Amino acid sequence: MKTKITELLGIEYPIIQGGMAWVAEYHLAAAVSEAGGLGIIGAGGAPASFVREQIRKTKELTKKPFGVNVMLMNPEADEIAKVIVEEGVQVVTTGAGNPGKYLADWKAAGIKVAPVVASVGLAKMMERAGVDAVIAEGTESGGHIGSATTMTLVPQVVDAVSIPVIAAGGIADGRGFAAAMMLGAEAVQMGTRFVVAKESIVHENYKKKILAAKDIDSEVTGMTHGHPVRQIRNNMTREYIKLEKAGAPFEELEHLTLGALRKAVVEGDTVNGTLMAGQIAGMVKEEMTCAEMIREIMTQAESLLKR
Ligand code: TUI
Repeated sequence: MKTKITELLGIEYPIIQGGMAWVAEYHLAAAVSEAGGLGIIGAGGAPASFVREQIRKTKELTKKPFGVNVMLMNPEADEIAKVIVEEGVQVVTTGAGNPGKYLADWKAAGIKVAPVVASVGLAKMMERAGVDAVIAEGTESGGHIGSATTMTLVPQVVDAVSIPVIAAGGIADGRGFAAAMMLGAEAVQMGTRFVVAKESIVHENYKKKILAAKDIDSEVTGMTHGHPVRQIRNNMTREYIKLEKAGAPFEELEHLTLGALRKAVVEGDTVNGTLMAGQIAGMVKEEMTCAEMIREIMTQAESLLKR
């Protein structure tokens, strides 16, 4: 399938893998790119040296284009921005902030840049700043989220900018893909479905929680402190929300979540770890390879779009 995004990025299918902290490491990124989508290494909160290693390992596994996601709250974001240029990465996505200060360097290096936006205002600002595309991410997503839904955000962003829009949040199969195209998107980004890919290194316990999740099993923590994070309900979220309701200061809450994503992804701690996942988790029922997933989504979407 050809769209403005497949042309822009030089990929076969307009499916981009979310740059999930801890989860999106080189095995997953290379597998998605090899399957014809765009694999992404999630820099998350990692040091720049780790990101450089991940980029080099991905290059060993695939000759196809792949990208790096810069989580802009990372204290080493400045160094990571440089590593991306030095290593000749072709695509950058960003999250949790405004990447404005890095754009000149990235564009000078010929990198394609697609920031995640959660509002029309930021989408327009990013277009003016010269990015190649925007990822409009709805509140259905896992992890750090904005407040608008994918259904409302995507068409409003499409109407507001002339650059291609990638839809994210609540998309995990051919129906969601086709719906995103109907809203005017040129590609989709998926996270939760890729967490349970066969090539994903995420702990089995975490994968099982996603596979067993129902429609309303996710919860948003951090609402009161301006850092809303969607994750599967567990002991951690119950404690967090109880403290939040009691008016606990940010530092105390931060202490609860510090290292909690690593605990879930690496150690498989589903009780006190942060099981970031989108609302679509209720629909993710099977562990498949990235190639199987992408083939299934594209086949279903193509038959729906022909109707
Ligand atoms: O970034 C994400 N998702 C993430 S980042 C992350 S790591 C983390 N862990 C705990 C707490 C906070 C972060 C886990 N999941 N998605 C992209 C995204 N970006 N969603 C929303 C935004 C966003 C929000 C506000 C982007 C820009 C923005 O405003 C920018 C500004 O400064 O105007």
